[in-house]
Amino acid sequence: MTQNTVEQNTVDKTPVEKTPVTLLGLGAMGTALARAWLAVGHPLTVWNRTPSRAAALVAEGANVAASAAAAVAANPLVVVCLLDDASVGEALTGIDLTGRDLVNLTTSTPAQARARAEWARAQGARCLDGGIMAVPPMIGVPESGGYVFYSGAQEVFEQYQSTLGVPAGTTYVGQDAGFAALHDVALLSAMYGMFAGAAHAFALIRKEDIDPASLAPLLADWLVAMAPAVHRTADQLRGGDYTKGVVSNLAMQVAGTPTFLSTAEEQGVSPELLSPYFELMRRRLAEGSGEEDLTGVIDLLVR
Ligand code: FVH
Repeated sequence: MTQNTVEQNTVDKTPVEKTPVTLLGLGAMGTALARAWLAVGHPLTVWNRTPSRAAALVAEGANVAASAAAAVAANPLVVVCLLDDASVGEALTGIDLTGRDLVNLTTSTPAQARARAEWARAQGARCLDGGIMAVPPMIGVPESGGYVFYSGAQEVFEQYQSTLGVPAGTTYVGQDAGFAALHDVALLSAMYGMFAGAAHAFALIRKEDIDPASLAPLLADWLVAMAPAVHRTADQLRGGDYTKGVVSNLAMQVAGTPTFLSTAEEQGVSPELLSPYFELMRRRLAEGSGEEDLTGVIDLLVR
């Protein structure tokens, strides 16, 4: 068996060749991706704008290309993981992409992802966009639960799914090239809302004789207990009835907001993270929706 082959775990013992991968970008995430492919024997060609970042990977078996163009020319499958869409443009402009399968894992807006896929198609490439739902230590660790949203060319996803599944799980969300980015940003936006709420909670106890480490598990458990409420929200959005299955109605929740704001004031904490959400709740209530859930706030956000 050669370095780049592996025995199948089936009756057929024919060695299976690993798909060669080109990877542009060796930041924290790119390096983690590179190591995951190298660890299971995929031939890997890497390029990074700052060449020194490739040095450690050479010892692990990576081929280093002298230029982005040489890296792209090396393999049909080209994975890009750069800082942002502008850096992808800078790295790829002027490079022949004919016959390449571009998998862009750079975080983008949906519009950027669609435009980049269109641009790549015009250069002769097939294009798949990805949004990574993992941080670098989760890459190559299946039990971490990390995965990547993919959207765009379905045939590219199907052709390379096993290779793309090496660093993290794969979830295909449709042919619209912008959908992976949209799912990515939607989940990350919800994450920031959660971080904002947790920041407010820690601020409330900051000046008291309460150990943050004693609050943390209570907070984590409470957030986990409340998280399934998103299923009720989705159900209400689909059916259009925001009173369906209501547990704590909007009128009751708005009535409680002065308690939260006064507590913040008593504790010397700015309400700036909570106030905008409370304001939306009050606006919805003013429309006469007191028996509803909080779902109506979503309609106030959508312009
Ligand atoms: N790291 C994380 O936690 C998150 C997890 C979720 C997904 N993101 C996205 O992944 C993309 C890459 O992130 P990263 O962590 O690798 O980022 P950095 O470590 O900052 O590395 C950036 C790489 O981009 C290269 N680069 C920057 N500008 C240019 C340019 N104009 N032309 C060519 N390359 C460029 C940079 O090269 P260098 O500075 O070493 O020369 C790095 O390779 C990103 O979209 C995250 O949002 C990560």
